[in-house]
Formats: sequence, structure tokens, C-alpha cells
Amino acid sequence: MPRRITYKILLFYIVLGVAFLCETNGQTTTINSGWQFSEDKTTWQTVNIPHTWNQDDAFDDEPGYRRGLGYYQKQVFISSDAKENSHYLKFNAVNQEATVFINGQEIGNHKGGYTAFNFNISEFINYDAYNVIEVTVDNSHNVDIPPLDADFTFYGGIYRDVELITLPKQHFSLEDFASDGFYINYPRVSEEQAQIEVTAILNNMASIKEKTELQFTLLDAEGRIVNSHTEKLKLQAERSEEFKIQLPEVKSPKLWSPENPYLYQLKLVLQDKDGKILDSKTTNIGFRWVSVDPDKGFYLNGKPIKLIGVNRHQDYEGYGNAVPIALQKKDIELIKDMGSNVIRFAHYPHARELYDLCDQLGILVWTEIPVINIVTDSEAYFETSTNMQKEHIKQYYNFPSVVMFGYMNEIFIRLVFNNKLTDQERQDLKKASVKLATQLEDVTRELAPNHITVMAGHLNDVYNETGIADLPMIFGWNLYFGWYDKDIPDLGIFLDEQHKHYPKRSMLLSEYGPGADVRIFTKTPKKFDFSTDYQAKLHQSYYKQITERPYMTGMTAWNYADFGSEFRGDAIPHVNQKGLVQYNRTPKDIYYWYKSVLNDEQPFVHIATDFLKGLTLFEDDSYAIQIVSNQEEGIVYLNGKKQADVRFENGVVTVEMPFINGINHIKLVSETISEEKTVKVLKLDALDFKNFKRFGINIGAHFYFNDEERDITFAPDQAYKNGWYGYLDGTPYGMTTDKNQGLPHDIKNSTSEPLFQTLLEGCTAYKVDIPDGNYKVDLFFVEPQIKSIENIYNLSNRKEDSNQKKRVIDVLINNNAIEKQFNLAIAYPQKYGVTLTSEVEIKNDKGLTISLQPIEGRPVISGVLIEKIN
Ligand code: GCB
Repeated sequence: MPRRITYKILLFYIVLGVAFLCETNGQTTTINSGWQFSEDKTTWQTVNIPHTWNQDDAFDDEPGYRRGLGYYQKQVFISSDAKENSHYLKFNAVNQEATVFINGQEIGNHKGGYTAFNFNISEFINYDAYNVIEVTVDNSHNVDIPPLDADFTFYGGIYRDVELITLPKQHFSLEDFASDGFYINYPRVSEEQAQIEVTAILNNMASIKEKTELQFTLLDAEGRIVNSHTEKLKLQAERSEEFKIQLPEVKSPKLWSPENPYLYQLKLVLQDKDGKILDSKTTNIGFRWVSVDPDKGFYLNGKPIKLIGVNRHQDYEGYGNAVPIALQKKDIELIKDMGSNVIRFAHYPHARELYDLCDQLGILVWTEIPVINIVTDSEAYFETSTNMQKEHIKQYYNFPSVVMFGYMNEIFIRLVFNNKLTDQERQDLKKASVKLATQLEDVTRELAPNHITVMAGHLNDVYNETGIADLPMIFGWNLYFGWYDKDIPDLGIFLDEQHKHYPKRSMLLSEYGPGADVRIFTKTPKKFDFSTDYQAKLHQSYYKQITERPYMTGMTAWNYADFGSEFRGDAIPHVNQKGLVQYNRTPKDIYYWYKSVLNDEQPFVHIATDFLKGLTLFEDDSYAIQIVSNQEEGIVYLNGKKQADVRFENGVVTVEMPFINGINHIKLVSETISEEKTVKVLKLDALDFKNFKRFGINIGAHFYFNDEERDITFAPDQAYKNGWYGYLDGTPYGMTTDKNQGLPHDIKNSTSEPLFQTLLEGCTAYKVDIPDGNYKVDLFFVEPQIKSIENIYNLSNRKEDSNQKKRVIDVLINNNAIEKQFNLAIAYPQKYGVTLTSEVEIKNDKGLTISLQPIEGRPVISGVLIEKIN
């Protein structure tokens, strides 16, 4: 817990956290440490930037998270040595509205949580004194600031670096939408030659004109000078001027690409007439050009390239959006190592350091602003969105990796799923969305004429019918066949139809993927069951379907990592679990499968058993496992015996494993590489509690659930089998052919959602054939029909919860009452996971029978855990 302090001693802390500045040349100081933060201006705490106030409350059992005001303060000492300089205060991102004060005077306001902004604070400074910086941050819902609504958490706070920049009076402008004050263009690039053109915006804040020199030095990747150029520039007094400068041609340039991300560096140095350096910049130069063809896909440097990669959200378990940059950079490295050649930075601009890393590692970038789900038809909203896109393009323009600029995601989703709208409102909303899209497309093409414009839509014809899909150069489809919509093979059918009807349109599969929880595994993966097995099935098929279609420019999986989405009730609530890696970035098996098909640099194999924890098998059961590899073939051994000769197709082979009780050794040997894994299996001939003490059943579920809270893996449910276990009646609650999650809700007071979310309804008798003896029995329940917040991303039909609260049962074990008149809704008027624990003696070879005798309504039960007591 951060320490709380009173306002009285605040000043003391502030004074301790000062930054001393006493120079006259240009200097940028990051002032992230020692800020004071308060939610109410009475209690303050010391925090460092990056900071958010939502890293905990967006994940607790209380619906919602704090969206409102947060106050930040810091004092900086500014010496009069720097009196002649210009001073700027730069914020790299504040979510979502910031009002900034210096020494009590308001100096500006900025709307939009994902781009940088700065203010010239020169005239507000007290020299040789402490200057108080105050920032009021607001992350309340604001109809005039995108995003209005989206499937991710809008953490409030100052979550990217804050900088104090002090510069001589002549410098690169910071005021062109907080860009670096210069833009790199490549008027001509080919294998023979490349031309760089620089547009520089230079400020002269002095009251007299100034003779300056702008020197350019182009260095190759080894740091050798390729060429240099000097431009003499006369800067008019008190003006900001734009200069276009052509640099000398580069002969036989090394081109930039994902396989060979060759980077040059361009140094720009502004000097006064005496050779004193006034300001300087360095930027990556990557010679590359891109184009698209609606039949043949994406081209880089004149050659076709299938874009295959991921979407990324910026938040991280435990940090919210206030993630140390070093951790974020690891993401980009993992994404590259997986073999991705593209990232969609969704649904907003991410930290600039990451784009720099994409330049270095060779990953093409789609970057976008968060105009998502719905627009407000107001001048203010249009203005904020347009301003945001200008900041976005100007701040991210110079990264060679950035090839696609986007501006909208699923803009009609609210329109489609809101059945309260009148026809007129629908028409108006469509009109407003198309108008804004046209405006943003125009701005994008004007500011970034050499980039590709993009937009993403969801599965609905409204994008075609309104013509919005034809505005960008590539239209991205976010398609969830086999999850929210129909079935996995429907993907290809849909895309072929689209290609036929809109032959001039270039398409990218901008999102796809199912939720997957590493604690859930099954022999029978089903739609919407959150099993990692279903995740494998869907991704493996999608990859095939896209790579078979030359007209598709590519695919970006949703999502690289699990991410925070407060209202969600996935198997881990408040988290969207479609990641290829977990929220803490531990890879799921599917990450390694992608690596197998995409990265052929090194021989690679992965036996996908890391999360197969606590597997229980009965009698002669075997269990199929996947091995993924970029090799062609290999031999699989189980416990030292050859099991199969295998050929990898589509990067994977599935092998049936006749596991034995205890530790099993699996080995894959290929020509160049081998891997070994062990899997601990509990193989049972009967439920005799001889070589095990505890046995749990995930009632109502077809999957195993590895429950860390109870340190056991619950076995899947089944209809009663004599000598074993199972239900005599009842049906899985909430399961449909489309959904196999049961309850898509947070279960309070528990981290074992997959145990509680799946349940049987109408089950009056459940039998477990265990021998005579004494046992501790835990029965697990949840009342499913208490209203919870609906998730609009669960797009197919689901029966609405009601508040019917009429379910009263007597619970008995072998005719002994455990709980009479058990009324979950009254006793636990929230979605609580409830455990009834009892000790029972089993006698006369009767086994254990759980009876749920209905008094009112239909009984429900979520699970049972039995422990032998000696
Ligand atoms: C989408 C959205 C994305 C969601 C995703 C999902 O289509 O663009 O923001 O997170 O679906 O997981 O439902």
C-alpha cells in the first residue's frame, strides 16, 4: 500500500523531489519521480510516473472502476542560468484529459489519453525558485473524447514520461502537434538509389533574426558516414518556419525489411553562426516502400509479403497501463521471436519507444487512434478525433516501421447491438460515422501521403452498405467465426464472398481468436469453453485459411496478450483472455505454435504439456497432446518407448498418449533438435482413494480445471457410470451449441471461475462410487440468475439473466441433511461462489449420493471435492 500523507507535510516531500536545472544549452530532463498524487486533494501520496489509479480497482469484485479526477503535483527548481531559454513541459500520455497549471496559473488543457502534448511554459516560470506543476487528470466518460466505449479498461493517470525541455531560442518546433519538429519523406526509393527529403519546422523565439546552419549527417548501421549536407537558414524573428530540404542521393541503399531491418541514422544539428549547437535530433532511416493489391495482397519493396502477426494492448498484470518501458519492450521482442512481421498497436498509439524497437527488429506497424464502437455527432467530438489523428500521424510519422495509419475500429457495433435506437437515430448515426471517417481518411492521406490508410470493422454488412469500408486503402475485418459467430470454417467462405463482391478492396484479417485459460484443458474442445485446446484448433485453422488466400494481405491475432477489460466475465474476470500469452506474458502453447510456423531461423520444438497439470485418466484412457515444431518430421517416445513416427503439418502433430500412473516422460527427436517433457498423471482403475487422497469433479463442465485455490485439478463431468461417478439427471446451465462457458460472470470471492461458471441445473441426484470410509465433502454452488453486467462482445444470443430468486433446495448426502431450505439468492445476493462442507461416513458399499431436493425452482450445483479422512 502506498503511504498516505497529509497536506501539511506535502510541501516537505515536494521540496525533496525537486529537479535542479541550471544550463543554457538544450536539455531534456525526465521528471517522473516524486510526484504527489491525490484523489480528493486532502490525502496525498508520493508516486512515480508511470502511474495510474486504476491498477487494482479495475480487477476487484466491485463492478466498475474509478473514473473521475486525479490530482498530481510536483515542484521543480529552475535556475536563472536558463533564463534566456525556452522551456516546455511535455507529457507523453495522460489518460484522458489533462489540465496543467504552473505556479497556480492554468497553462493548458489536453484531450485524449494516448498521444503526447506539450506547453511552452517560459512565461510562467519563476527563476531561481521552486515552480509548482499541477495537473488535474480526468478519466470520466466524456462524450466528446474518444474512446467512448470499448472492450478495454480506460485506466486514469499520467502513465507515460513527463519531460522538462529547455532549449535555446532557436530550435526544432515542439508545437506542431507535439511532433519532433521534422518529418522524413522518401520521394524516391529503389534498390539503385534512395532520396531523403526533410521537412523541418524551426522556431526562432528571439526578437531578432538569426543566421543558422542545419547540418545533416547520414550514418549507416555501422556508424560510418554515408553522406552529409549543410543548409544555411535565416530564421526570422519570433517566427516558426517550415523548410523542405533534399538530402544527397544514396546509391545502392540497403533496404529495410522484417528479414533485414537495416537502419541508417540521420543526425540533424542546428547551429548558430558561430558553430554553437542550438538543438539536435537523431532519427531512424529505413529505406522501404509499400503497396497493396486487392488480388495479390501486400507488397514491401516490390515483393509480396503476407503480413502475419498480432494486435497488442499496452497494459500488463499488476500495472494497469502504467507499465515500465523495459517490460513493454520485452513484448516487442517476444512478438518478433514468435516470427511476427506485423503488429497492430490496438486501439490507440502505444509508447514511441516500442515503434523504435519495431524499426530495429523489423516489424511492420499498423497504428491507430481510439475512435471505437460509436461516435458522438458533435463538433467537439469531431474536433478531438481529428486533432488526435494529427498528433498521432505527426508524432509517429518518422518511424520506418510504421506503414499503416488507422483511425476507426468497429464503429457500428453499438448501432447494431442497440435495439432501442429508432430508424432515424440509426440513419443519423451512420451518417455521422461516415462523415467522420471521411474526414479522418482525408486528414490521414493529406498528412501521410506515402502510408497506407486502414480501418477495422466487425462482422456486419453495414460497413459495405454505408460505403465506409471503401474509404481506407485496406479494410480490416475483425472476424470471430467459431467464437461469437458461426463456425471456424466459415471464415474462408465469408472472405471469398467479400472478395467476389468487392474485388477492388484490399482486406486484412485484423482480429480473430478465442478466449483461452491455461487452467482449462479438454479432450473435447468446444466453442466458447476457454480451453487452450480450442484456442489451438481455431488459430491453426485460421492460419491455413488465410495463407491459402493470396488476396488476403494478412492477419493479426487478437490478441498478443491477455488484457484488462473491466466489465468482462471471462474465465478470469475483468480480463480479455484471447492472448497468445497470459496477462503476465507467460506464453500459452499457441504462442509456440505460431513460432513453429513463422520462425524458421532456428530448429524449434515445443511439447505442449506445460499446463497439463493434474491430469486424471480412468482405466484405459489415453490423452492426445500436441507437439509443435518447425521441423518436418520426428520420433515421439513415451517413457523410453517409441510411440510414433510423426510428420508435422501446419507446424503441429497430435499424438495419442497412453499415459501411465505417475510421472510420464515424453520425448520428441527430430534430425536437428529434441525436446523432453514430463507429465504427472493420476491414472485410476477405480475411485478407491488408494493412491490419491482427494478427487474433484467440475460439475456441468466437459473440461478439466486446474484450481490453484484448492490445489487440485477438477475432472470433467459425465453422466453416471457405474463404479465411477456422474449425474443422474440435469443439464449444463447456460451452455448452447454456441457457448460452453455457462455463466459469463465474475464470481465473487473466488479466483476459481471455471469451477463455478459451469454448473448443472435440474440435477436432483449425483453419485460418486467411493468405498466405505470417512470423507470431507465440499459442494460448490452459485446462483446463476442474479443479474450481472452484460458483455456486449458476447455477440450471439444468450438468455438474459432474470432476478427470479426462486430456487430453494434441501441438500443431502446419503440421506443426511447438509443444508435445509438452501436459498442461494437470499443467502448470497450476489454471484458468490458458495461452499458447503461436511464430513460424511460412507457405509455398506453404498457410495456417495448427493441429493438436491427441490422445494422451489430447479436445483443447481457447480462441483464437488472429496477428501479421504484417515
Ligand atoms: C473486437 C474488438 C476488440 C475486442 C474483441 C473481443 O472485435 O475490436 O476491441 O476486444 O473484439 O475480444 O471481443
